[in-house]
Amino acid sequence: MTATFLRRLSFRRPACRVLASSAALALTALIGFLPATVEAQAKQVLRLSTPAVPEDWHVKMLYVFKEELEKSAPGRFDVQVHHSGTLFKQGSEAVAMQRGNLEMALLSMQDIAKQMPEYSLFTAGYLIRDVDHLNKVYGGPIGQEIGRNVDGKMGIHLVQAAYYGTRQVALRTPRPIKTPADLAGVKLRMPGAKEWLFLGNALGANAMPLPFTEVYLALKTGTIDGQDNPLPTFKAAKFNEVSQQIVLTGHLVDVLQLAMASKTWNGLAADDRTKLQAAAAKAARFNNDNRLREEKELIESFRKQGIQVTTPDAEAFRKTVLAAYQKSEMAAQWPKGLLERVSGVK
Ligand code: KDO
Repeated sequence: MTATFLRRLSFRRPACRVLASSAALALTALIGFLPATVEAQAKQVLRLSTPAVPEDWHVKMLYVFKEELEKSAPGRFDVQVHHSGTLFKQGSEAVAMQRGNLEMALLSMQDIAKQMPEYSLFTAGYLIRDVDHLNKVYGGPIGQEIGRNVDGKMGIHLVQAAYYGTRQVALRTPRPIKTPADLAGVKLRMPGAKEWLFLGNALGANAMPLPFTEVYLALKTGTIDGQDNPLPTFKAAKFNEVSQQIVLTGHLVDVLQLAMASKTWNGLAADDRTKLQAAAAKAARFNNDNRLREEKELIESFRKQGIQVTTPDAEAFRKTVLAAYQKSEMAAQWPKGLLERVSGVK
């Protein structure tokens, strides 16, 4: 085709010949340049934002995702991990994706409930029983239904659910804590959304909103009396340096959703989506296995460090927290029958 085009340009007059050879040069340069341009354009940038510290499993998992994707779809994606809340602050990631300023994030169900109050059900303490229940709920028909609805209402595609761990209360100075009444007056830091604050207050404490990135200093200076997080995160964020007690309340078996802006997801080729999904599943397995292993090991390890690990009256916490949710305004918005369906997952 190029040859035909050049033949058509072969005029007899010298001026025309100069013109023809310049055109040939320009065309050759363009052809030489094309493959690189096409490749550069085709590489999909995936910026990922999280407030978590790099030592935590759910940040390490993002690098597993990146590596796996590079293996299965070489040169197709440019995964950029932004940890420690340096790109977007905690809680603002969903809106950043919706505005087209971010491709991916790890969302909590609280982030989703902010825009879909019917899903505040999934922020309720003592709803999910254990990691097996969590995997079955988010990995089964209920999870698929959540995915479809979040896509439809928020324009966010939930790629993969991952276990974040079981949240425990931890305090900077020890106190005897058996029931929610013993947490009265305790300034318990929670992430800054009303669904989180509700949980902190339901536990009996005085919930105080604070971004994750500010918790260490607040514990050190005594601005707060405690915070709640799973043990692996407690370790990764070095909260053990500024806390003397862990109370094994186990009040929230927590999930994180690896999410992508639907616009980005819908723009991917089917084959790339399959590879991305597989890479995400592998990354989540890596996270889940390590978290579960560490959750078992850490109790003893913290005790050896001189941190008091105490067991409260779990039933008293469970009853008080569930009662608070049942009579809350949130519960009035839960889709009929969903609570029973979630509890009924075996
Ligand atoms: C937190 O702020 O306590 C929290 O655990 C809430 C989670 O949803 C998640 O945002 C997490 O922080 C961060 O990923 C930091 O580990």
